[in-house]
Amino acid sequence: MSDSEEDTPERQLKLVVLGDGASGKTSLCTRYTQEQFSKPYGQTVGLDFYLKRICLQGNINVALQVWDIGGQTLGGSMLENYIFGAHAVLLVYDITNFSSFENLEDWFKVVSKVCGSGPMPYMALIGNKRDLEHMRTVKEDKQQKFAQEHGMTSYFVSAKTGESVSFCFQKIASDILQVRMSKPEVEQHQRVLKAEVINSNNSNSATPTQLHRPQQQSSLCNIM
Ligand SMILES: Nc1nc2c(ncn2[C@@H]2O[C@H](COP(=O)(O)OP(=O)(O)O)[C@@H](O)[C@H]2O)c(=O)[nH]1
Ligand SMILES: [Mg+2]
Repeated sequence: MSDSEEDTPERQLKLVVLGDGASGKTSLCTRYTQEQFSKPYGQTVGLDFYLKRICLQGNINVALQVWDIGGQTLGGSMLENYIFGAHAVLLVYDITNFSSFENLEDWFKVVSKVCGSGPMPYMALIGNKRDLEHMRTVKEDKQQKFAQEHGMTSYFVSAKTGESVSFCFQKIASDILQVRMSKPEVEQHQRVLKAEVINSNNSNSATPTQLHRPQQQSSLCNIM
């Protein structure tokens, strides 16, 4: 009998999502953990906390704790506590809003400050709202340059359509745990996303639902 999923101890990863208000952090988190996108913009107050269980190649079970931090807390006294102990930080900006890109430097500095002389967490740069390509104000190579200069991996996503969202989180978890993503796995994540696009446009369900994929579960609570 092969190893069952229960035999593999679950790894916990803390992912902290930072960036300017309205760049799409909450949308990204809800798209990933609840497979939904709701349009009305409500400013995140304090912190939202999401949990999603995934399974990586080699039957590695991972609980992703996703911390969605209110953009208004740059300089806030709690911010450094939230970042502390993060395995990864996702710096999110809006590709149609140049100042959200310019402010990445400040967000990066906050993380550096928390880490002091210790190691930095895995740093991912996320250009969100890719569905608004026609309104883009930050060129792709600007993002790539910033990522390179700051030792970050770089992703372009759309929380609205779901493009590359699942792939991005799966890749981050795989990189941290040094697990390779297989080609079929990459393709599977991209296929699921395409299906989500169709569903999200037609869906009028506003309530968070349980995920359908058996190895994945999510939940949300709010911490002020
Ligand atoms: N077109 C588009 N709009 C988005 C996307 N992500 C978020 N938004 C919208 O941008 C606004 C701010 O999103 P929100 O997730 O609340 O941003 P946060 O303040 O960073 O958490 C909302 O009106 C969202 O509907 C995206 O990928 N594409
Ligand atoms: Mg928010």
